Amino acid sequence: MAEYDFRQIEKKWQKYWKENKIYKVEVDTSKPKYYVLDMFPYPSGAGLHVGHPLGYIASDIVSRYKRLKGYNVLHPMGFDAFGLPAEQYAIQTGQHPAITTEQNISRYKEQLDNIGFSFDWDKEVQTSNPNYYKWTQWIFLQLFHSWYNKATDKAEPIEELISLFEKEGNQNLEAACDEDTPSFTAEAWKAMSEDEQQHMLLKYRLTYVSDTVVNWCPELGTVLANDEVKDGYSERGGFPVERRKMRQWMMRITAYADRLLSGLEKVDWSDSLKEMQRNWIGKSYGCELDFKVKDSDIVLTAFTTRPDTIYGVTYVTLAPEHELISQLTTDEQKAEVEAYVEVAKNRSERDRMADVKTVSGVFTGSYVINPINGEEIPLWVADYVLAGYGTGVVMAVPSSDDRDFRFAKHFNLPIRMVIEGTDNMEDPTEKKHGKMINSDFLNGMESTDAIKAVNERAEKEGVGKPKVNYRMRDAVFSRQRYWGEPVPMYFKDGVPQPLNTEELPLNLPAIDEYKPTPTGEPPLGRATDWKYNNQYEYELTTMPGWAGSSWYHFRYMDPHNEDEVVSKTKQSYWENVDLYIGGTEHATGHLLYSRFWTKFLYDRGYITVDEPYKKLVNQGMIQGVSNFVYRVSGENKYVSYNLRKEYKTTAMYVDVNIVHDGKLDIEAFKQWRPDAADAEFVLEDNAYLCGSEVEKMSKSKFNVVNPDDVIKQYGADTLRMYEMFLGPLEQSKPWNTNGIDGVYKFLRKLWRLFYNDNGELVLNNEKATEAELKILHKTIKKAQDDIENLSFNTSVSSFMICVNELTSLKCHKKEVLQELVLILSPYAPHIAEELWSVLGNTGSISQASFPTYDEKYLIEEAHEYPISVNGKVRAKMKFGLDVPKDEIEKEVLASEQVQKWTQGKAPKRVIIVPKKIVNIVV
Ligand code: ANZ
Repeated sequence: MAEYDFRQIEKKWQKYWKENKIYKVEVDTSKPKYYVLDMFPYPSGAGLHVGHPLGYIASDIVSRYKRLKGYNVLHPMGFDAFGLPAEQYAIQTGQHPAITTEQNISRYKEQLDNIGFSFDWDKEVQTSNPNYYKWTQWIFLQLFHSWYNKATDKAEPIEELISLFEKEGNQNLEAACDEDTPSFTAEAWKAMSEDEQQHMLLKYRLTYVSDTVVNWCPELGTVLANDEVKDGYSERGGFPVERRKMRQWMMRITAYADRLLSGLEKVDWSDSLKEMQRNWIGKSYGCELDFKVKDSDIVLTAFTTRPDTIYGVTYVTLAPEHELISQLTTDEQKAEVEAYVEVAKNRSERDRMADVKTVSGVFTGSYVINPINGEEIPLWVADYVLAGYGTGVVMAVPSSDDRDFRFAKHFNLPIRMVIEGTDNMEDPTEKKHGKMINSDFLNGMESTDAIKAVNERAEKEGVGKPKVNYRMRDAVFSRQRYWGEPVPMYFKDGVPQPLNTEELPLNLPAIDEYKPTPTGEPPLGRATDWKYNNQYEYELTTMPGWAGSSWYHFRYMDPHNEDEVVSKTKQSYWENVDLYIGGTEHATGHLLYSRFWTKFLYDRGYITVDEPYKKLVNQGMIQGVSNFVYRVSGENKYVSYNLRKEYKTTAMYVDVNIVHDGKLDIEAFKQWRPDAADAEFVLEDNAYLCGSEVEKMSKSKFNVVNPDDVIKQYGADTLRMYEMFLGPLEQSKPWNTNGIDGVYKFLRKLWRLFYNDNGELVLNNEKATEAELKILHKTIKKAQDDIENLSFNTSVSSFMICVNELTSLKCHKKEVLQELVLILSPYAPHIAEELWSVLGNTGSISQASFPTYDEKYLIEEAHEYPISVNGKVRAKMKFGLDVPKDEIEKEVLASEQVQKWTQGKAPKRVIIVPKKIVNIVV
């Protein structure tokens, strides 16, 4: 082959890999294992763009490298196939989402295969496949059949809880349960009806139904997440959103809050990612203090992290949703309070928290009594207090808390300093800690000691107790949607009943339209003849997108197992994921839920690890480079970029695929925009130059680059190397094709080490010289270190240097090239396979071993010194590391190059920094 014909080579080897199942992997206890996972894609209709494979290429390089290093590598791929876009499309077209999903998946697979990934496709999973979601439903049932025992700090079977109830009620129990769980004796338990017992157990189960306040949008017929609601209206469509109580399935993730925190210590994730999870979980230590309502038996409990500020409390506030508001409101205040509550309740929590400008609230007319100093203070309602956090009651300290301060200023409530140095009345909250003042028995103490003192006193007097709070809430698990896993439950007299394992999967039924029913039931309400035993109504909501992705990392180990979620033997061999690569958008959703389910499956003995992903890396985003043309307003005329200021123009996007090196392909443009067919083009230097801007890659900006097109032009190996060459993996960077030619040329140059211009093989069996071995071994070490550090971009440049140097040495030696091809194979696997066989090897290169480097070739014996004269580098000279300084000085000064700059004058000073530089001052 005269030229590097990537089309033929890539097709050939992709076929070979597929037919011979080269990347198929099984448990092999004679080898160490390595599990490399990508966050699996949602197969959208648009297909892959060049940004998507960035992480996949990196993980493929690691997988291929680890195989060469003797590891048994699990590197699977699959599809997160349930989800909204397919359902929206179904609503518009009537097409079953399964059909679009299947089409999209086959397109994705084709695109992935074109890039030459070493996936074991026999391990593929698709979350929407009944063989898969059977096990998602099975995990749901295990959660339903479990409770969290805080004494043993793990999930246990619900039967054990029942036998505890029978023996001693729940009085000595430490369990994760609903806040409102009453305490009962064994006798009381036995006296409960079956229904009552079931309702009691729901307060403990790890998945349970509950009436929760949600954002309900009647127009869209669904519940919206907080971030989909803006000022009481849906972000999409702008329809009114109500806060409504609805029956939802919930996941008791809060039971795992502490372990989700402590587990972070064990994993190799970035600090910023860990911090995001810690903030999300939001553990805070504080105490609960009881404020008795004046002239009433009601006691309001406030959660505070700052009991030391108790003498600074000048009012107490309730969340607008607080149940006792109407009872606590006096007749005079009734109308005002009711009006306020009505408005405040419909603002989402996120809006309420984010909004620091508007201060709103209302006085109830009642007073409460400070449990420590007995003072009477007014009771207010304010929407900055959230119903779902702490107790929904805040003891307000305007001198120490910003929100309380703004509120007090606005409503003219007193502000009392309790920390020394907080005498700036404009903003006393500036100083948060220090010596206590105006606080009776606390005066003079440091606030940290005061916290302890108030806690102790409150506990002794029975008006408070220490309390740990979490910001994280139990997760809503129900979606009023069609294209998701059915929840394997049915209802008998209002009591939820689980299906038996043998009855799984509960298949998604066919329906006529993918919309809610006219009465507002979820789409599954449309299914006809869909009842448990033809009698009982199934749960009509489906599972959220995160259900299937919370455990897929285990299913890959054993995707065809019909009897178990994953076989014990296989799982204990593969353990968990050694390297997980994916986007940052999953920092708190997917990555918390999958940790939660992993810990749960571990507790119940189905798996042997309690963290899913040992090391995690977030790849950066590849941004698009959009191009613009400039149309003269009101005319069919386009002006080139640098002339645009001379006219009144509008910038318009142009498809980046018809712009080359910044120049517009005018003919292609006329076809792309038929209305420009007769347009006039004002050129500069005979070309139409386009403007450009770096933006998110998206269809609407016409800046999407399809990997298929790049592969057609340059080949997959060039695409792979180029994506790595763009910059460090974790950084975001624009897709800029300017450098792609360089990578392509590099591969052709590599080819030239094997074939001459006439297509003749020029390999020989000569022994490698010292110089050649030095280049080779330096590159082996670099390639190895770089992959271990996930620094792929730097390796690409060292391969380039290596090939350049071997070219100038005219090295065509098998001994050298054999090893070069091996270290290059993780990056450019197709050309590497081809050259590997040209070198006379049989089988796939992926079955060979990564070469080892010899330290002796890495020792530097000489250093090339830059020689600077009066601060400017004027020459370079090489000296052995053992040459003494005075000798270097003599030779440097005598050299012709230096003489030219010193003009024979004796230098004022010569400074020699060993192994660095020679400085001459004349
Ligand atoms: C008095 C106080 C003084 C407070 C002070 C803070 C600073 P973290 O740390 O996030 O847990 N709080 C309690 N329940 C609340 C609710 N439902 N909605 C809004 N705010 C609430 O925050 C705990 C602090 O947030 C608590 O401590 C309480 O105000 C407030 F200088 O009590 B603090």
